[in-house]
Amino acid sequence: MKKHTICRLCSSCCPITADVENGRLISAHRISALPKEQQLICPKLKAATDIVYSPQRLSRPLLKDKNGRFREISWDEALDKIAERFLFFKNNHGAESVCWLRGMAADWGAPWDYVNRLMNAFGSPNTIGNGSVCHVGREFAHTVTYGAMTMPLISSARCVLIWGKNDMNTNPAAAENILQSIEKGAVLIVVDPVKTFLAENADIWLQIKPAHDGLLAMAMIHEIISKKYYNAAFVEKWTTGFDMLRQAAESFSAEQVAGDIGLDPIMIKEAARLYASSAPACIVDGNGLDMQLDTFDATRCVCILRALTGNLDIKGGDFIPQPVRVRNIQLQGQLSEEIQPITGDYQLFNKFHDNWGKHVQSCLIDAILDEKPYPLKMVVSQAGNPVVTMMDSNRVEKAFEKLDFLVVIDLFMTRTARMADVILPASSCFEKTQLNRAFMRNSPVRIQNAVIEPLMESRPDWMIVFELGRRIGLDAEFPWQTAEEAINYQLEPAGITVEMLRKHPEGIRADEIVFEKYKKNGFNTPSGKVEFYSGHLSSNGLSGIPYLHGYLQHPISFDDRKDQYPFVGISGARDNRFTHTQFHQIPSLAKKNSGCVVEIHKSDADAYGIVNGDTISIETPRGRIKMRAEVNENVPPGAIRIAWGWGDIDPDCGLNRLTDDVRRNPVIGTPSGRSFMCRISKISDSS
Ligand SMILES: Nc1nc2c(c(=O)[nH]1)N[C@H]1C(S)=C(S)[C@@H](COP(=O)(O)OP(=O)(O)OC[C@H]3O[C@@H](n4cnc5c(=O)[nH]c(N)nc54)[C@H](O)[C@@H]3O)O[C@H]1N2
Ligand SMILES: Nc1nc2c(c(=O)[nH]1)N[C@H]1C(S)=C(S)[C@@H](COP(=O)(O)OP(=O)(O)OC[C@H]3O[C@@H](n4cnc5c(=O)[nH]c(N)nc54)[C@H](O)[C@@H]3O)O[C@H]1N2
Ligand code: SF4
Ligand SMILES: [Mo]
Repeated sequence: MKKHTICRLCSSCCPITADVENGRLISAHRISALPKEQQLICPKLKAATDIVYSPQRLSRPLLKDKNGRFREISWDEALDKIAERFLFFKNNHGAESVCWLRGMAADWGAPWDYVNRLMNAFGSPNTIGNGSVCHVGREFAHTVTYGAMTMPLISSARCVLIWGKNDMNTNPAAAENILQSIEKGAVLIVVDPVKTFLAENADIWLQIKPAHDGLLAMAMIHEIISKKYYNAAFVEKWTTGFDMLRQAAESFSAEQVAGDIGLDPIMIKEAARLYASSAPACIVDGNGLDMQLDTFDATRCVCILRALTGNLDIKGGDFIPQPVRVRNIQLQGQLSEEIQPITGDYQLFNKFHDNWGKHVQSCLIDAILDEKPYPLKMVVSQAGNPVVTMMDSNRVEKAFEKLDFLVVIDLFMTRTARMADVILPASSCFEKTQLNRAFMRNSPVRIQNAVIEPLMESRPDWMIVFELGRRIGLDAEFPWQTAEEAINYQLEPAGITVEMLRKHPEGIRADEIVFEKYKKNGFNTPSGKVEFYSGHLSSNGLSGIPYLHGYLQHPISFDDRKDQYPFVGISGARDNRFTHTQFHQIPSLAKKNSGCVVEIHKSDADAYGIVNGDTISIETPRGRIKMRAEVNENVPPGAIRIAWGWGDIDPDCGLNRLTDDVRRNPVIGTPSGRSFMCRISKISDSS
């Protein structure tokens, strides 16, 4: 039997069909408009049955005994124990001493809302996501500029500018659109320090020095303004602060920045001209801009390019989404304003959006280790593997060791799970029904359906949260017995039900698509215009115009110690077989650990006497790891790219042992996990 659902094996949220026989998942296939031979294959989805039926899945709740050994317990025992701890810490240290930390895996739609609801009603402001390093910081930059995060309309664009995104490995549906668009003659510009497939096939590839995107974007702004390539009518009517922007851009001409960012000024100017003169043009911005000390302002500049060229909210440009009118079920009103969250230093970021809430996960480590602004005693870590994925893992490990009580909700025994007092086995994305963020952000809304029953004794995340809620006295807040009841309640204002969604697996469009919506309603910013100049930021002591007062010093961590750490380490080489630390234990995907490598330019390899397959050590002031070298010309000389996600199965390959968590972006709190100075040395030959 074929069943429709959404895959959540990674955050791309692809609509798929699942073949199910006798209650067993047989295979799963991505829905694509392209003929089969042109479709891109997702290896993770292809291996869905190996993942779902992996013998390593957690089967029952586990409790750690005094000797540090886990023993199986019943769900009632586990949930009672956790509820008892919630109430104990609330009574003895205040509800805020309990924190719920969310990784990326169980989605940011309803599952995030449920947890916020539980914690808000319980009285703790500390529901923390990982969005300061992924997407949400960028979303804030978009929102400050024009009121929402735009979506590139790749298929109808004449020019696609890809800025720090590698969809060939991370989002096959988007990559298919890009390839189709090029086929139809669109111009392709790629900004990436690494020679990706798309970079190699671009009309212009700007091989930027890592972490210097703000300089490049400002140089393009300068070129577009000084050569009058901008859309004067749009700028005149719909933007604020143009003169100040022109003034700020004065110090960032292509000639002035080229040396610092490793690019030829002629190429920067040509990229600006091509982008500005090929409307409609869209910009596909990605995680290459995230996890940088300068994420916020660099992204603002990229957003400004969209508006300068009049590409906002037009077909083939960057679309302002039309979100589904769901009910806000987070119960923010129940929380006392008197208790500051641990992310209190990032007030603007905490509040820029109705649903995103708090995302500076580094504050969790400060609160545990430094007890500032107050100590945290208990953490529930759900759908994440923070001990491996947060910056400076040696410090993260210390913090987790110090906790009085740790609960982990996961499918597998991760490094984080091993540190837990109680582990709850979660059901996979194929075993649960939920409302997905991707489809709440913009119509059409689609539903993620359970296509098989929860395996062994695992439970879906929603059920775990509802049952825990009721056990801590929140019966009224969690009256729902099924996922469907809760989803119907949340969707009520949109007039859509789960039943309707199941009848329309292609999705239900809440509103007709409308372009140039701002002409009727203005932009969702304080001025109703695109804010090159943000009064909101300025009145909060931040720069109203990006870089008006100069560029950030040392945008790469440890680059004040270049003499000892001469290489730029680039992290986040995402392989299409894995999602962060996930699936490396699945033999059909891991393929004997192939891909666990550090890429180094041939000229550097020669200088260090390194050949393919040699084991090398990589070191920063925070720590040291070991990996096999792959010598190629994908990275520029002076940089190395380190495979991401292997730290769970092998701590020697745990990239975040190298990263820093001291310096953070002042607005969105992100440390630089993406780019850091490091040194290398050869440990042993390949043989
Ligand atoms: N240096 C460096 N650091 C990085 C990155 C990088 O590129 N470089 N990337 C960053 C980014 S963008 C992100 S998003 C984070 C990711 O950080 P995490 O979210 O911590 O990453 P994962 O390793 O995907 O961990 C997800 C965990 O959830 C479990 N899981 C899967 N599905 C479910 C489910 O349905 N329910 C529950 N309860 N659990 C489930 C998985 O088994 C896995 O253990 O890492 C960030 N850290
Ligand atoms: N297979 C797979 N798919 C995934 C994930 C996964 O772990 N595995 N994770 C999911 C998640 S949570 C996320 S956030 C997305 C991320 O997906 P993407 O947004 O595609 O991000 P990345 O692949 O991390 O990096 C994108 C590109 O940025 C480049 N880059 C690195 N540093 C810089 C820089 O300083 N400037 C610029 N301009 N570019 C730079 C990298 O070389 C890379 O080619 O993928 C999602 N999809
Ligand atoms: S890219 Fe693959 S793993 Fe990610 S959601 Fe799509 S099908 Fe699933
Ligand atoms: Mo992410």
